[in-house]
Amino acid sequence: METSQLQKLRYEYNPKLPEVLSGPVDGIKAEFNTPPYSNADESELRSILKFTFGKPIVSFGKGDGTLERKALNVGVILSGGQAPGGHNVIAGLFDGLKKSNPSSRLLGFTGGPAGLINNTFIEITAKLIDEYRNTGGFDIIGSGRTKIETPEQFAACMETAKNNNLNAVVVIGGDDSNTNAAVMAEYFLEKNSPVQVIGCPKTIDGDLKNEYIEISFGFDTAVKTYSELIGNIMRDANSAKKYWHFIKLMGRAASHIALETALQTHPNICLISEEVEAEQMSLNGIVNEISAAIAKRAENHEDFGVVLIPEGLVEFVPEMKMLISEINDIIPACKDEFALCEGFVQQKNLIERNLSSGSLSLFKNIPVEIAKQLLLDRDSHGNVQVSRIETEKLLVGMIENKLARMKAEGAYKGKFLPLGHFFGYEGRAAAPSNFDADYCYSLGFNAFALIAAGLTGYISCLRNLTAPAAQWKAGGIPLAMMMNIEKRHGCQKPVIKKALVDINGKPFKTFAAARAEWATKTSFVYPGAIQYFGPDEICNAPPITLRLEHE
Ligand code: FBP
Repeated sequence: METSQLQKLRYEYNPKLPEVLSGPVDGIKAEFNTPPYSNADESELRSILKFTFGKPIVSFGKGDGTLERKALNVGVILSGGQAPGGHNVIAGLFDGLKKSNPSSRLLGFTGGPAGLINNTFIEITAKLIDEYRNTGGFDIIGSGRTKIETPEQFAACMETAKNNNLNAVVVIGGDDSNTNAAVMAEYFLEKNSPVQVIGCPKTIDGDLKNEYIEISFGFDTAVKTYSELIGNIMRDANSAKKYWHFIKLMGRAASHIALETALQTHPNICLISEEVEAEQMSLNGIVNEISAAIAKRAENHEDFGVVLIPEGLVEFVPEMKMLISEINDIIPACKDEFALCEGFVQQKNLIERNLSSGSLSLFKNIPVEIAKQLLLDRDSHGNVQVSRIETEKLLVGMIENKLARMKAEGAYKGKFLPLGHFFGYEGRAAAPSNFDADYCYSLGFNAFALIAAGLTGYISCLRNLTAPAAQWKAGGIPLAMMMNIEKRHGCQKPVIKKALVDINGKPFKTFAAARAEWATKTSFVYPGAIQYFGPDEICNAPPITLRLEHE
């Protein structure tokens, strides 16, 4: 297969490690510290996670080595949506294992968690990993969205581990996958299995973070890729001065991607789902606000602009949230009848018969294409797949109607030519930025150190990420410490909570302080493409959100 010139050069990039992990393995010392727990669900968590709750935080320092140097067999899976840098996590893990003991082996279970359940794997060799260093995508072993959550699935994983003499399994995934990793660690201990389980924080959505995890990997590269594209569109808009661009951005629930790209590019409007929910903004309210900004810019003869829309928006607008939740309940409740429906009209009639009156009138008034999208297959959690709902088209249609009414009343004199876009998959498999390449490699190497320290039920954790990589702090956080109890499918379950945008946090406040000016005055910033070679300030800068959170 032909390899691009850039990829060849990226193979030669040596990801930076925190100083504490970069010396001899014998010089890495694990230090333990038990912080006071301040978890409201502590007693419930203790009773469910009997073996893994209450463990100390571990940090790695320099000193007399405490890591085990014996040969280890480790399995690794990539879980969920692609995020730039996944290959480097595997590379860091591989290098750590081999540095410690060249007889160690790394097995990559294929197609995500299903690979572990079904015992399908390939061995990661030096030759293989060298073809994937510093590259995007998850294609080295593939990924998948199977959830490991039933006792049968845990038992199958234990069998796989036993058959392959695994000492440990590393789960590279988001909040759900790390929740499953925590429960798997608990299950193995309960069954007296010595197999360790270690998680790594992955997701472009940026919603796996908390007081210990500063950021999930992949976010930096994804937002830089989207910001480049948004900047290019802005420059085009500012040149032709005739289109309004409505850009939906990935992020299943949280709006971190929309917020970060707004901070990087200064669009006219950026909606933040968490604010929409907090302010209980209706669809009409949102449409009115955007239309007012369009009319204001038209007064300055600027019939162009850029609007950013987070993918998850529809689930945060109160009346849409209600409608979606009713549909989510109706489909499984009327499963057999729904399956027998021939086409959309019959499905629609069935849904309409079961909706509350408020949701019924909304469902009847949304464009038919959007109604169809709301009835598409659910994901493995029974939720609507927001990436398949064309929210940008929904808003454009409503704004067109509103502007027509405003025009009739003499309140709008411009010309509205809208264009819709969706940026998601374009950023998920991009070649990792230097930040993500370093962060991921370090997460993988650190995962090896956690295994060699004999730990299980931990997530690989690097902190102080706005400092140069050499100064990053390495260690592990007990997954149980990041969990709370939530009701899922009618049962109380321990889960890692999704981190949504904090509307009282500095990143949102910084955006909120600037947005009125951006709405009417063209203030676009053009970040350009990710730079891999060149000055530090453009090659190694972490996301603005992270920098603001650290200030
Ligand atoms: P993860 O949470 O698994 O990292 O995936 C995130 C994401 O990219 C979302 O932004 C998006 O809604 C979803 O995956 C799309 O899923 P799919 O890859 O199944 O189309």
